[in-house]
Amino acid sequence: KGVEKWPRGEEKVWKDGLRGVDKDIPDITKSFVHHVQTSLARQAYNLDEAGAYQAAALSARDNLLVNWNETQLHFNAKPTKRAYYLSLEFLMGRTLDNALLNLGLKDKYTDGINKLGFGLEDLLEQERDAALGNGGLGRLAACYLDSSASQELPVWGYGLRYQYGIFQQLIGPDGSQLEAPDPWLQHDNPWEIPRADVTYEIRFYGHSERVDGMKAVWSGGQEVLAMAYDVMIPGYDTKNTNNLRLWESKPKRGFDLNSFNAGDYERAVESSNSAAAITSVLYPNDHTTFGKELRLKQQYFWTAASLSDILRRFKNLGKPIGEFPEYVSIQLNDTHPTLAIPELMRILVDEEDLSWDSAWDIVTRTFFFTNHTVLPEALEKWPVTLMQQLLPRHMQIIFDINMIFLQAVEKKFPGDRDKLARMSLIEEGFPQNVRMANLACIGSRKVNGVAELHSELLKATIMKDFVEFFGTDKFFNVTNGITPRRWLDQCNPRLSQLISETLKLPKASFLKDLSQLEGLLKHVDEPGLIKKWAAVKQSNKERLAHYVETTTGHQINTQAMFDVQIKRLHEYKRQTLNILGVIYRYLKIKAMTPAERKKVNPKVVFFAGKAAPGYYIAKLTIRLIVNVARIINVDPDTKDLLSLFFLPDYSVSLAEILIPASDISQHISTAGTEASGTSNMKFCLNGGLLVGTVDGANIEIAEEVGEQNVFFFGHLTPAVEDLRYQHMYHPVPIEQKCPELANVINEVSSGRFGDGGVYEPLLNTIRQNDYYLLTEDFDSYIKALKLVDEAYQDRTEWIKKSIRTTAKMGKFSSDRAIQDYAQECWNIESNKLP
Ligand code: 7GP
Repeated sequence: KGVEKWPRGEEKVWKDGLRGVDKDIPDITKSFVHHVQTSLARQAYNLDEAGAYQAAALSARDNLLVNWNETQLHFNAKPTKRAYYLSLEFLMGRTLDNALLNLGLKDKYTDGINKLGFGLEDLLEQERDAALGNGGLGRLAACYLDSSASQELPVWGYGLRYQYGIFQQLIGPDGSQLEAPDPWLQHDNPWEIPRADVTYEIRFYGHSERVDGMKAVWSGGQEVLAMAYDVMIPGYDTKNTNNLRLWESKPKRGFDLNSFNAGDYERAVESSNSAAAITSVLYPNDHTTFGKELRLKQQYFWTAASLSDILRRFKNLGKPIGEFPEYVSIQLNDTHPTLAIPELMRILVDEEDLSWDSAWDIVTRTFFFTNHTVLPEALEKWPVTLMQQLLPRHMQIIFDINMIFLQAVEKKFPGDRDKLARMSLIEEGFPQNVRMANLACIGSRKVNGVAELHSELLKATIMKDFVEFFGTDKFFNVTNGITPRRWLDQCNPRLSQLISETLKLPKASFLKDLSQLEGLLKHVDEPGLIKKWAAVKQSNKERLAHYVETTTGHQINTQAMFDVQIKRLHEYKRQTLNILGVIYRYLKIKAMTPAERKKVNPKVVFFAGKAAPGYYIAKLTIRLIVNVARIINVDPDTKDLLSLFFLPDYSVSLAEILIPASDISQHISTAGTEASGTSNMKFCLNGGLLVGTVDGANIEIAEEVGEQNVFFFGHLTPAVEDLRYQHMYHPVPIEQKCPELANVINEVSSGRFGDGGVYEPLLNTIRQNDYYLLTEDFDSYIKALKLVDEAYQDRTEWIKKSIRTTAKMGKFSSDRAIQDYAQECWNIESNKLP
């Protein structure tokens, strides 16, 4: 009759036992105390802030779980198409604050926790960031999960549960970056549910034997277990709560009893150690690949476990396997999960007995591929020999895919050997390599870049041959987005409140439809708003100043302009341009008369960001920044007008303090190198202005807010290639090309900021072929900064620019981006819990 029978026992008894979501303060305090008593085995007498955080987190988690459970039941009730976001990185940051805001319970928790003698804000500070990512790609994945849940879309994330997240960054006595591990799971993690019952066996090595035609049997080798941990992803202002499933590797057998009995204890635990190693650590490289076996193991382990899980869920629907793409879409976050393509082929051909062609048809309707960079050093390649050894069956499948594909290319473009060589999945040479981007492209239904310019560049460069082969329809753009819940309401509650008062709308209204911020435009000229807007910025600057004072002991002039560049250290992002610009400014001020100095706009420059541990030049840049700061921050001639901070150990939580406090931020990559950037969007949403190159999403931001509100400088993308050619073949000495910069470089080199010799390798990258074109852009960069100073003198006009900028950020909500994916790729629909 369409009514399911109650599965077991007495329905009423079950239902009476169920807990709902806490609604009132007494529910909250009760659940807090209950967790103190039973989960933590403590009492009011011996509860410190760390314990109180745990109790608050456990109580919030109970609420999330109620919704999580209902969501899963709801989506399982009828066959629904689902999308899966496969990402090797999820840079989640802290959870408690976000959970309370999304549940709509923050105010009640604040009051309840007060009654128990603690302050919620203090407890929030107790939480450690979940930092399972390097930078932009990982944080984007986290924003996308928030938006999927908030829009009630059936989307799950799949990733790895690394024992160690991104390393902790310390600054050594000589100013260099030092790395320490990030044992983030040392204390109990209340935000995950171990699922000992959800495990899969994953095979490595062994051999593959063809049976008939395209089919084969893969056996032998080593088997490890993948165990699931579920992380709740609450939507904002909805009960819908999605799931992020992270896999942990475990030995299939605890240890080898035979070796143990033979007295070889070391051998007995060897395989269990090697299994556990797979998910031990996040690779800290951003935009580079090293071809390490353990990394390939991570990739296969994760894609194989995720696919098994997805397939099991699909099979529960009782539909024929041919309908798989009608119920499943899988987004590949860059090439890291590309092995999912040959893995699904293997399952369909070898285990499900499908013909090669039907299997390939299913595969190419299931996957979608997002590229996040055009930098050549980031294009993943794996040595064929390594792949053959670790994944013999997958290597066969890749060869077969390649053979069939190249036949089709040959048919379409007869005799074009160069094209075949470029499009092949195998790069010839010693060693031969598998090109993961080519595989991801041909195995996916669609391919996208992450901002307009980047998507165009993709089509014109690394995907050019593929565009000619497949046609342009397969290639499209989804400009990145950010979640306004974390990046406005959570990190800048005062601004969120002011916007709500100004628009006369509840926060939930614009936090769910960010285009409503446009309503601010009507109020730009109101003196009342201008004053309040300035006051919010000021209080955020004071919050940052307080952080700096408590962590470094330095006092900051909060009346000064705050200028911020926070992102991974990379030559293409040109932190070096920024620090050389700071030195230029310092030297200028030094040379001024006291009267001239009176006219200078005081400025505090902030840097933060990690360098990959093996990236020598990037680490030298950090060292230079730190040592320049040590000189100029104590120089009595300049210190009131210019100070400089490198804040160590950049994280999501630190970004939440820095971004709302910025007057201006720097997004100054060489044109055509930054695929999108997402912090640029965060700064603008919080009313900070940009100085930047015509690159990535800067361009679309300027389109929205108007070029008069962005400080652009530098050469444009089409010029870059020619300039590099000039540098290579017709070099002009730096003294001639850019005397101001030459002077700055000489000051560094002559030891003004400590041993100049140390920085020679860094300075030589500029003196020699200057691949990132600092000598080409330095002069226009300095001019742009001058315009920034001038604009800042008229504070009222500046605040108006700030309001206009915030007002026009609607496009950059990750809700919009997720809708683009849901419609262009996944073909899934919202499904709200009653
Ligand atoms: C980054 C891009 O560099 C950045 O421009 C973009 O905003 C972000 O992805 C999100 O799309 N790329 C990475 O973080 C990365 O690791 C190599 O790319 C695969």
